[in-house]
Amino acid sequence: MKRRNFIANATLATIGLTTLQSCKDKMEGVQQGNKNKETVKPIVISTWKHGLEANKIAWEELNVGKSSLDAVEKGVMTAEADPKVMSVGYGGYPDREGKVTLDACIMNHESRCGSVAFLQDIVHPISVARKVMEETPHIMLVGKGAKQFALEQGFKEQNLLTPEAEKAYKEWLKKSEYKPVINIENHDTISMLALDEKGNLSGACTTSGAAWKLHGRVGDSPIIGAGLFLDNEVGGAAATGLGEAVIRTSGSAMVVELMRQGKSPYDACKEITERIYKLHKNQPEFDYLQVGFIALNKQGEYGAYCLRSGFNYAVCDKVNGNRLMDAKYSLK
Ligand code: SD4
Repeated sequence: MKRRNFIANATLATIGLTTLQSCKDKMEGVQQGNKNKETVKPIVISTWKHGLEANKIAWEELNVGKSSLDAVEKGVMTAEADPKVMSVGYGGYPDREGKVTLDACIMNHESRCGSVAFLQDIVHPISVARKVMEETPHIMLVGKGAKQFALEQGFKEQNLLTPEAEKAYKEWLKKSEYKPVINIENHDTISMLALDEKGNLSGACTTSGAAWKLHGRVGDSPIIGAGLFLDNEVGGAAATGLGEAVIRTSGSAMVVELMRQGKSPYDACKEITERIYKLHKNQPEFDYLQVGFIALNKQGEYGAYCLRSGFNYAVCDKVNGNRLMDAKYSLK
């Protein structure tokens, strides 16, 4: 399967396909992800290369029978604390005013969820989101209120703007142009989905959002149904990419609904990506539009798809270990 995927990708790259339709034709019959006769569990899947490290930590939880909720929280915390990951937590690129503002959400197998948006100065927004879920009657806290809540819960205040991110910001200020570089400046969100030994799903999504965004902008990542959604009877899905496009389509919720109707995780991700393409192909943001979805169903089948090449994701299970996969795409 891996080799077939590689050949399919290489072929597409070589012949330089530019339209969705021609790509669709080439891709016919090529599937990405797995199809299981028996449920594969535990299993964890997450976005981008930093997902490998995150999966490793999540796997340590899953492998000793801990819950998928513990696994996804601990897993994505690695990216939040890593200064080299420029679109999540500490080290994330700031907004136009030089402020690092964070969005995150978490969801468990009982459809309980928690979320924080426009949170500043706290390294682990995912853990604050979990506290919102477990300690409050609400789902979402934003801005000052979210920070106040975090401090009350014992989280420590910390400056998240690293010297590297500050340097990049100063460079950006020279032109002050908002046209994010695809797969680099705006698409490193870590989203993670896990199925534990008991067959329960959880998901987490955390980001510093689009680099150079307007102060106060919130993306899809903290929005249940957009950046993340799951239904323990069906499966889960999560997104990375231009949040505005994912919100417009309720991206992750739609992927889950398509799986409920019988689509594979791969097919469901592909259909919603194509819907996003159709809705945006004549819009001004199309030039820098990238979206990617990952999905995992109750049988432990997974899949992913993205609009433009360059999105990869990490999967870890008992049989095949922890590996990085290139997602199929519609446009070169
Ligand atoms: C957002 N979906 O805020 C996020 C962007 C992303 O790393 O993927 N950032 O729109």
